[in-house]
Amino acid sequence: MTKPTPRTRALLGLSAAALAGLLAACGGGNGDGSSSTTTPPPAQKSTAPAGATQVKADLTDFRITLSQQTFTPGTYAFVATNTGHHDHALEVEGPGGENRSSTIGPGESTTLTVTLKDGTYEIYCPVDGHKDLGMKTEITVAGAPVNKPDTTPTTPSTPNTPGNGY
Ligand SMILES: [Cu+2]
Repeated sequence: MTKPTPRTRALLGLSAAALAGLLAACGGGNGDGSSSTTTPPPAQKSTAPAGATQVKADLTDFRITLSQQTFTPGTYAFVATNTGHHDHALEVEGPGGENRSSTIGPGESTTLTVTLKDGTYEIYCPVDGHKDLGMKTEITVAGAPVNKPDTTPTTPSTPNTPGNGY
């Protein structure tokens, strides 16, 4: 027995009809025909992925100042701003490897997203000899993972409702 083809045919016919219908629908409402045809990708230039904690890194001549020094494991978006007069960049080096931002000129800023694990990281400017000039700092990553959806304070086991006296 050979496979019967009518089924496939029917399917093809169906999809063709559906296509035609779609096309017709598209052609019919030509008020703004371009609305449904192409969905432009969402702006991918957003600074950080969802869930990343933003950390400010001020790069000046020749010093790096972070908005925080202690971290818990998680994903961080280091927003580096060059407030100096030289080109600078940000490099994060530690247990997870190293990540380097692009080099930015005075007044510019860039974002470096890094996933930090437990340990000690060195953060420095990899441009020329800036690291030795003082553009380095260390951070410590430890503790429970960050990015918890809610930070519920310690739940008391005994309700403090009035009228519950004993
Ligand atoms: Cu530098």
